[in-house]
Amino acid sequence: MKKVLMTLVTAVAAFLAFGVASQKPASASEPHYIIATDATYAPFDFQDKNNKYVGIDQDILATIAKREGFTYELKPMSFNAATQAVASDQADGVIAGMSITDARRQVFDFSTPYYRSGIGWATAKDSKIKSLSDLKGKTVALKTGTAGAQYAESIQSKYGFKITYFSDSDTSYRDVINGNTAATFGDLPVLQYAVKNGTELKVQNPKDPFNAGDYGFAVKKGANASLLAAFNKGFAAIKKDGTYDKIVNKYLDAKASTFTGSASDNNSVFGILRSNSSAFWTGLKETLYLTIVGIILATIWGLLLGVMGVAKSKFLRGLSTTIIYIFRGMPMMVLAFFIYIGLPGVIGVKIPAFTAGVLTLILNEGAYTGAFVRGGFNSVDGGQMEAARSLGLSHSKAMRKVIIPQGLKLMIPSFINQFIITLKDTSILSAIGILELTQTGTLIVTRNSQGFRVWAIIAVIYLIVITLLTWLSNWVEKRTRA
Ligand code: ASN
Repeated sequence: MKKVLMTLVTAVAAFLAFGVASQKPASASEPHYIIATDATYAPFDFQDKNNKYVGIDQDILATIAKREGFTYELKPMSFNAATQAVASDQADGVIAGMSITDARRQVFDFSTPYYRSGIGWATAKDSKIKSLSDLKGKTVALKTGTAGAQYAESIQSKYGFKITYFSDSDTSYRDVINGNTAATFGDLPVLQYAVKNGTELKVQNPKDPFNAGDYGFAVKKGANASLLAAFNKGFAAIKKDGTYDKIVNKYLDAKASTFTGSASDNNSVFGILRSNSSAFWTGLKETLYLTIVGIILATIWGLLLGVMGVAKSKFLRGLSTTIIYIFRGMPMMVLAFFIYIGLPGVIGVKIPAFTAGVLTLILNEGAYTGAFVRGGFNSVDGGQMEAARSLGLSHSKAMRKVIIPQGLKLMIPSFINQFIITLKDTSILSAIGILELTQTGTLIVTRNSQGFRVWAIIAVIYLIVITLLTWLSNWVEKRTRA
């Protein structure tokens, strides 16, 4: 038992170490950074029709990196997760239309301000709401952790509205358009860009934003000074030589279709599939990769927990019960954030999102597996153990030769069930910026606002994969029965 435990711990440690090592810079001479972003934030950060990250922020960053000689890997996630990733050293910097505020200065060092912004508020196009006082008793949609949300929170009691939170801007806009909420607060340039490109909202304060302020690129306070210095140096240069203005105008003057693709690309299921085929494929591959690694490692861990759960030793049984209790009782998203955002700050090592995702799957799915494996062994008739012992087999031999083989057969349907759940649960890992199928869907919907069609496509892809997985599992089950 000890040996198996040690092997598993070593395997997971090696996996973790591999993940950490793979984040090292490609070349020693050029600094390499991890930059978090909120890729649902047009015209600053979004994906174009070729699924390339574009936008005012992205072009500025790419131009500066080239000029100043550094490379970076972009990590798209919700704005809230992006700032937390920097605060916990998981990313070196964040560029995400991020307002420079006094509260944030406590945690981040900001670059030279690069874009003038402020808070706007918007209602549905045909709404009767005209002033903030009309919001009394109504609900407003806010994006978690943003300056827009903070502003709305600060006037909430004065105007007497309720709040619902979302993790990206587009979903909060949709919520207002669908009539679930009465208004939304967000950055004026972003709201105006959305309206200009067909989002059916009305901006109520187009001329005078609240809390006018600036956007800045941010690093964790006191860290990554050379990255910040490089950004500032590069920014000064592109501001001077006109590149900055060109970038801004490129996005503000452009027709939406330049970035989002033609109507035929976006207005039919077939068009969406065709124009995003490579993104869907990449997202699906990541989902499959997570699922396969997750299933294998969680099954090994779960089997071990299950065997420990029926061991002779009281200590091992107690340990198994405790581990199952903790990880089965913890929502998976909380666990993912704990490992990805919480843990690195304590252990002082970066944990790549993929590694954090796999660890989350191992701990969460492994706990469920452990519970049914333990139950499966326990449900083998007690007389079997007695009979085996009376034939002279030791406890462990009786377990190995009699109980485990019978128990495992009983568990096969539960395993198949757990595999399917693992596949579906990978979608939760989109929250920590893993670009799997669900996150791919979010990015596409932000660009083309075709929520119904895109989510239908994604749902069908999951169903197809789940069907294949079920067939495969049933086939394996039949073979083990033969
Ligand atoms: N403008 C937002 C903020 O500064 C950031 C965002 O939503 N991407 O809070």
